[in-house]
Amino acid sequence: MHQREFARDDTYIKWQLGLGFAALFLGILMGLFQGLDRMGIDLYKYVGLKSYYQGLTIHGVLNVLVFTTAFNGAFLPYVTMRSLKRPMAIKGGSAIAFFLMLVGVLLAAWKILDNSSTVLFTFYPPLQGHPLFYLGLVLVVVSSWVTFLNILLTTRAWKQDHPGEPLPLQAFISLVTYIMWFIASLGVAIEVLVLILPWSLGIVEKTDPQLARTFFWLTGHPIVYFWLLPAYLSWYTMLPKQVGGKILSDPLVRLVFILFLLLSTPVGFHHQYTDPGVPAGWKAMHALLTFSVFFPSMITAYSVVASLEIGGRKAGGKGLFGWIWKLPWGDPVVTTQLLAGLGFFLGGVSGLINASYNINMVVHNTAFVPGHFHLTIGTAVTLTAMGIMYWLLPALTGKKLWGRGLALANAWLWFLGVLIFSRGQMAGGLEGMPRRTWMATATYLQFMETWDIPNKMTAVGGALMFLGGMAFFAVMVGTLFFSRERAKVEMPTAEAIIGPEKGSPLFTKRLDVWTVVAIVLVLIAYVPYLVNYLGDAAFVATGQRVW
Ligand code: HAS
Ligand code: CU
Repeated sequence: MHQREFARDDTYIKWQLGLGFAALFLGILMGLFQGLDRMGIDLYKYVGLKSYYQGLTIHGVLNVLVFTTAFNGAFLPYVTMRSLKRPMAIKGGSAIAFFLMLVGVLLAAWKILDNSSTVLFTFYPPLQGHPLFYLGLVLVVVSSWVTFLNILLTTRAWKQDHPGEPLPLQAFISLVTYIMWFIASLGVAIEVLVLILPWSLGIVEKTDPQLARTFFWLTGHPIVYFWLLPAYLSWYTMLPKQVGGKILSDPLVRLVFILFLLLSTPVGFHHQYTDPGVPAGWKAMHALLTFSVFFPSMITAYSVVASLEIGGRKAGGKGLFGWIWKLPWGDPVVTTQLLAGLGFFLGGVSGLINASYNINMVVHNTAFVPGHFHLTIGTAVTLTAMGIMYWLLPALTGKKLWGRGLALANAWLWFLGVLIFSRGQMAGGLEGMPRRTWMATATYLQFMETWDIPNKMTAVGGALMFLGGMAFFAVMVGTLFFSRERAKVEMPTAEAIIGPEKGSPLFTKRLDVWTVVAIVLVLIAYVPYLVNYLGDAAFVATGQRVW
């Protein structure tokens, strides 16, 4: 259906996926190095890297900034086109998005590799990177804006042809995800364009790290939902089809995504509970909103598991849990996502621990936090993206998936690996083990007996995840180059028990209203604070290069 019309966009969708997964490959390799560092094994020097911190910058930037943005910029346009049965509205849009991303990634990678921008993925001042590093990241964000505009115009054109009808669910989710991201990304855009670039270019000499951090986290929290929502798109609207179940309620799914649009952004201070420049009242307000943004994920757990149960019971599952074993565990597309979801339960629990204002004092800046986010971005999102590729690559190339056994090994090794890895990191964190610290060179390490087992678990778990990742890449390469059989695969779209016609128009059709409410909420959550803060902002920090 419409294959011809889609070909123009599909070409660049494929390239963008290629770019994203190439980034993930290098990022995962650095992950192995970091894990082994915990056992005192230093591999950095063998590949020409100056330090653990340079490796960690590669790991963070490539995995969570490049891979995620490139994957979303390919997957969501793919979904939008199929959902609306029309190509993207801007003719060269997919190409422009790809080339912006490519140039941006090359610039940033160049400046990381020459060790002039070892500033980690958060690039907090006073750490200072090369201007081209920041410019590269700007281009990656601009690429995501082009994709946003393209999705917006495509859905608008569809609406003009279908007056009064609600957008098909998958296109609706793609659009909401990008609206949320566009609003959220303005924080980091201001940070980089107004504060950091002029400072790294030497136009201004000093900057205010606290102010930069606030703009960073204005984007830095919602970005995690920009990573997550495409996985939710798959869990809600594709996975039910893949297990023979149904979506519980279409309007409920829309409500969940509208809640993410509203609540993802005004919560950034939960990353700054320990920052001295933010008054306690503001932190408490963001803490409360963080607990609110927990809810749409709770609804998701309920709805998605219900969809799975419908599938499992149809396949003959009996009793309270019997349906679980009847799910198609032999299908790597399904197994990756089930295990990603199971990991995410623990990711959610640990998120709530982080979010609790007082308990955060125990875990902040410790290894507990990487324990948390390898279950969320590192597993819920990444393992789901891998599962999506197990049908998307055949759909894009017409080649049957190669190496099903390897694909299943990918899912299980990754899942087992992350359970061990995250447990290790969390246990170490609770014993005060810092995150972002070059363990192999820490002279005090020998005295920290309680970190011994956690460090070994981190190394072993990380190595298992790495092996799982390599199994994934083997399947990708195998499918591209060795698959001989043809396959005709289409985008999965599950049916809903309760359709969109049952939802109130406010929730199914009035995204404009919710976008305005979302913007107002962000303004309330930040503007009074910023106005107050700017009165005694401290532009005192000169740039530092410490590694
Ligand atoms: Fe987080 C720090 C709070 C979710 C990522 N987080 C981070 C950092 C990252 C990150 C990268 O409040 C570190 C940043 C840095 O470098 O400093 N996080 C939360 C909360 C949630 C949360 C409350 N985080 C995420 C997601 C991420 C992510 C999602 C990436 C994608 N996080 C924090 C806080 C910090 C933090 C503090 C700062 C810590 C500090 O001090 O620095 C919530 O959104 C979580 C909600 C999740 C749930 C789980 C629902 C379960 C579902 C599973 C369904 C099951 C299925 C399978 C489908 C309520 C939906 C069933 C299978 C069968 C077989 C039955
Ligand atoms: Cu957050």
